[in-house]
Amino acid sequence: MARVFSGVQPTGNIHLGNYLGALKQFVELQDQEECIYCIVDEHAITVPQDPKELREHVLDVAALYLAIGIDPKKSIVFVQSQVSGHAELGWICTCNTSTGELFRMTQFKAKSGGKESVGTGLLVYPTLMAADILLYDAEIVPVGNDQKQHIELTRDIAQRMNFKYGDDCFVVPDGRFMKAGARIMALDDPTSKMSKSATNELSRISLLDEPNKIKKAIMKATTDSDGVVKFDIENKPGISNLMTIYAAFTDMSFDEIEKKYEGHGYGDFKKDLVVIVQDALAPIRERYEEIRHSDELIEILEDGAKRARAIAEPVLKRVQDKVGFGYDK
Ligand code: ATP
Ligand code: LTN
Repeated sequence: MARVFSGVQPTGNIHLGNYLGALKQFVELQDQEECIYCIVDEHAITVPQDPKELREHVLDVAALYLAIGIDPKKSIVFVQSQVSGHAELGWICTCNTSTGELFRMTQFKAKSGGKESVGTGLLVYPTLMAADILLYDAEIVPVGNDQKQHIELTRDIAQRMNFKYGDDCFVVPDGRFMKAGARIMALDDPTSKMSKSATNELSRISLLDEPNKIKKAIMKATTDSDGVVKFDIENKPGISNLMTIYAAFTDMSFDEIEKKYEGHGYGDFKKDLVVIVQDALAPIRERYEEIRHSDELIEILEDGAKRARAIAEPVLKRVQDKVGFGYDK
C-alpha cells in the first residue's frame, strides 16, 4: 500500500472545484492506499483570519471530509496545528529552499499582487506544504492542477536534501491529478479558476449550497452565443467547463454528452446539470448536518492527530539527525 497525503485549507466555501479536483479522489484512494487527510490551519493564516471563524472553519472542513465519504476507520483525518512536526520540518525545508524559487511561484505572484506588505508566510507557504507531505513519507499527493508547481518544488526539495544528506532522508512524492475536474473554472468567468474568495457568490457552487442557489448559479453561468453543446476549451470555455462538471458527476465522456444534446440548446443541458448537481450534493449536505456539531467529530480529530503524530515523529527525528540537530550524550 502506498501512503497518500493531502490537505485542504479551512477557509470556508469548499466548492465544486475543490471537490472534483481533489476531494473526490481522497474518497476513491482510501480503499486502495493508506491515506492521511489534513486540515491545514497553519496555511490558512498566511492571509489574515478571524480566530473565531478559523476555529469554526476547521470543524466545517472536518465534517465535510466525513460527509463526502472519508471514513476515519480507513483514513487518518487531523488538524495540522495539532502535530508540531509540520512547523518544525517546515523550517528545515525553508532553509533548504532559495528565495528565488519561492518568488517564482505563480500562486505567490497572484496572491501578493506584487505588494511588499503581504505576510512572509505567503512567500514561504510552499516550504510548509513540502514539509506536510515529506513528514509522512507520502508517495502520492492528490491535488488540483493549481498545485502542480508546489508539488514540483516539494520534489526538488526532497531530491536536493537526499543529495546533501543521503538518499534515505526523504521519500520523493508524486502528484495525482484528476482526468476530469482537475481545474474547474468560475461559472461567471470561465477564464479564471473557481475560487473560495471570489466576491460573486454565483461564480461558484459550494458543497453546502441550497438547491435554489445551485439552480441559479448554473442557469446564469456564462456560455457563448452559438448554442451548440460541444467541448472546446479554447473557443467555448464556458460550456466546456459545465461539460467537465457534468462528466465528472456522471462518468459520461464528452462525446457521449455532445451526442445526447445534439440539436438541443444550452437550456436543456443546463436544466439537466442542475438536477445532477443537486442530487449529488443533497446527501453530502444531509450527512454534514448530522455530524458537524457531534462529539464524534472531535473524537475523530483527536484520534487522527494521535495516529498522525505516531507516523510523523520518527520521520522528523530521522531528518533532524541528518541535519545535525541535538548533540551526543
Ligand atoms: P481556492 O483557490 O478556491 O481559494 P485553494 O486552492 O486556495 O482554494 P484549498 O481549499 O486548500 O485551497 O484547495 C483544496 C484542493 O482543491 C487543492 O488540491 C486544490 O488544488 C483544489 N482546487 C482548488 N480550486 C480548484 C479548482 N478551481 N479546480 C480544481 N481543483 C481545485
Ligand atoms: N496548498 C494547498 C493545500 C495544502 C496541501 C498540503 C495539499 C497544504 N499542504 C499538502 C496537499 C498536500 C492548497 O492551497 N490547495
